[in-house]
Amino acid sequence: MSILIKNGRIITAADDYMADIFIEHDKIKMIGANLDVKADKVIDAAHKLVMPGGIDPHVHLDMPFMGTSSSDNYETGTGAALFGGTTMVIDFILQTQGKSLHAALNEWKGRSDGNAVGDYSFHLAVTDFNEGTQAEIKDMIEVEGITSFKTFMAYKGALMIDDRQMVGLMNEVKKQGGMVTTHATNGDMIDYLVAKHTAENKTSPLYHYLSQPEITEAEATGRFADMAQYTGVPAYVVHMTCEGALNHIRDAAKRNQKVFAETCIQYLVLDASLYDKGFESAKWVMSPPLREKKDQEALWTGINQGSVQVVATDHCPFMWNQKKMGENDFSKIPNGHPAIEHRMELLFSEGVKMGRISLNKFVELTSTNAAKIFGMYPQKGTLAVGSDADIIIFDPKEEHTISAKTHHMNCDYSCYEGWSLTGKIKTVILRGKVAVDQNKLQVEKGYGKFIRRAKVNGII
Ligand code: DUC
Ligand code: ZN
Ligand code: ZN
Repeated sequence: MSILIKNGRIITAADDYMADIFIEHDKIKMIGANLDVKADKVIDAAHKLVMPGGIDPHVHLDMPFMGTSSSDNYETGTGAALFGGTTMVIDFILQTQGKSLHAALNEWKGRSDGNAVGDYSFHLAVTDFNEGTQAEIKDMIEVEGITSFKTFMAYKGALMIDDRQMVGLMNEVKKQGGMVTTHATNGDMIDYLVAKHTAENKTSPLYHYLSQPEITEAEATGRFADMAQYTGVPAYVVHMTCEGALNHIRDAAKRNQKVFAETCIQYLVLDASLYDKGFESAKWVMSPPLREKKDQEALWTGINQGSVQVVATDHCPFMWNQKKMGENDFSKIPNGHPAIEHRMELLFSEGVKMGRISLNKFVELTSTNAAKIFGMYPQKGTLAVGSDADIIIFDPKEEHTISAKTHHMNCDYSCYEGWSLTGKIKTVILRGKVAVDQNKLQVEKGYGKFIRRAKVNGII
């Protein structure tokens, strides 16, 4: 199978030029002006942008969590991602405390194998670091191609590890050539605030927000960065939301540390005023919570200063009935929101169209940096000869409206209902196959492939 994409404006993290792209089998074979080659299929991309397929390195599919499971499985989640131009996701395996990392990997393979439509990889969340777990790290990196290890500094009593475990894990991961990532919020402080609000009979979603003030995130981010400096491990902070945390990342950069920061689309475009809607606010109950306008400004600035390298989603959808588990107790509302499908169009509309970021920065944030940071570049994350043919064809002018009635995520509401966006994904190619076109999914369950990742050293 070969495809020729003609007349498109090619945008990568570095370039912006007019050219054709010739794809043979699953790879990009040629890029050049007016290519004179025969192809099985020709796509006219005149007046469109041609960009690398998106990589969302923070999603939770079919994940058992807070007494229920996230409502998108590998099929619906990676399918919805494709509709939104994201050709690859990195999902999180959660170790069960008291069990091995291999047991967790097998459990996740049981749910993902043969079910994904789009490509995927895993981060491995270490929730119980001990001698046994330590001995498994090398295997995960060298045999399984899983090179990033997630930690939780919050979710006390469930997923959280203490600083002793964190330092031990960092030393081992550094030795074996991997990266440590973290959910950076102070679990003890949050635990105290949740108990305090509950005792005062303050049960609405607003108190989810008030139980995780900015300081809980800033403190943990600084502590994590300090431990990473001490151990020398390449480090990555997931879903950073606020100015206080960003300032700790800046301090780490000043001392030449390899600490990367990811924010998520919701923290750039939504704010904490959404917690004023009574129980409806449960739609936006996620951790960390939405923040203030000043934090949005700080994050956009951090992006343009290069302190924030990735925009992900933390896609973790729950049906409204699942959210209702916390109707009388905010601490029982499953944390997370549906976003995997809208990350790229939202960032284009609110970022590029509004003049906040450049087109090249858009590609960096949605694809290239994740590929580099997590050991997949240049197989993924760019448009270059020899790279996987993961390509989106994007109409920068088309206007459309987000709605739960038309989205493809398995969730019965949208956190962006009625939002009007400019810019629409038209065609998505994944490893040389048209995956989405004419608003239809063209690949089947099982087409999505597990992508092994290389060792990482924190240099991109
Ligand atoms: N935060 C969420 O909102 N959902 C999943 C896990 C997390 O850390
Ligand atoms: Zn998290
Ligand atoms: Zn998450």
